[in-house]
Amino acid sequence: MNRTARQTLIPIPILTLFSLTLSFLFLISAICFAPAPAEAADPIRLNYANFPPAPTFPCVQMERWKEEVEKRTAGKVAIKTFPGGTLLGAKDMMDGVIAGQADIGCLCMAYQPGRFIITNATSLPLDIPNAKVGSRVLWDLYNQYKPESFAKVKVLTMFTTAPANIMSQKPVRSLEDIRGLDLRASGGAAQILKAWGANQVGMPMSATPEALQKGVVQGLFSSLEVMKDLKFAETCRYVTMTDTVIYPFAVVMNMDRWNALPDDVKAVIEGMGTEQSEWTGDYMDNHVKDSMEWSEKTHDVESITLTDEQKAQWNEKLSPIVQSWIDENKGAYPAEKIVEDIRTLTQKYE
Ligand code: DTR
Repeated sequence: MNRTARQTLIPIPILTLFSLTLSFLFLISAICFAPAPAEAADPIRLNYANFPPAPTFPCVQMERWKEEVEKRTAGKVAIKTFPGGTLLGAKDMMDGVIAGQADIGCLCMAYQPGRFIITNATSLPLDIPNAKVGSRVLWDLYNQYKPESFAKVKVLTMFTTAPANIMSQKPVRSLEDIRGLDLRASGGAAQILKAWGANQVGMPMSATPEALQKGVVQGLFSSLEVMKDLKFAETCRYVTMTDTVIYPFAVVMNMDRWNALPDDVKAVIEGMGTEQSEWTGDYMDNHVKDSMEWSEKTHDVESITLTDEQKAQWNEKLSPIVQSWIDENKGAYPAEKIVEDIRTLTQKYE
């Protein structure tokens, strides 16, 4: 072998080592300089507080809203719900949301009668026939007046209950039967029960199962879906159909949290205001029917219908309530116009 040939010939093991080192360096640089895989952005997390137990209608609508918002924002928003007063109680809801203890909260306006004068006017005895009509009337009324009492929050939707009826442990077939009876009711219903001669005991719905169980009250005045949802049919075997007043609810959001949302998320949420209001009204009306069928079948609940003559007599007792509300509020609010608007909207949606 001549000299040149000896110099150019590299032994096999050295070649292998060289190529191995090269591949190793290549691998390392590939790992170090490869673009990072696109990371899924963290969703915007929102807490939603509610005061009554999970099976009740305010919580059912809350779960539906959560699901729809998460779906329509394609996972950009994640909502954690807190039923049963686990984050905020019935009467702390508005202030808790303003203070940021919860991002979103659902409140029954009737529990603070002096705070939401305009929207609570929907629970005057004005013959709103059902929750679907009630919800549309309330949502329009809110949008028409934009009451000052909601200035510190973003209002996401509003809806109402179906009309209230008497659920009781003893049958109420006449005004004599209701006289002196301890019945639980909230807000404006106090005046109604008083006008009929009952003894109104005020408390939020969340406190009612215990009050019934302990005998603090012998019944309640509210929409009938609770006969099933809160199992009141087990103790209240009688329902007197009065179809009197609806109750307004609002879902509100902390203003800073709302302002911080991206525009596309805001658009999804705002686009759901009317839809959610109607959905809830519809759900409520159907669920009342279902609840009464269940109560009659499972607990032999008796549904008491008043005669036309009796109805006129009961309604007659309520007739001064609207006028005295107007007289009381006309100094600070266009009270007469509010009542007229509720009547006109009711006719429009009926
Ligand atoms: N009628 C009001 C509001 C109401 C009706 N059903 C439910 C269920 C859960 C909470 C509140 C309500 C009331 O009697 O409190």
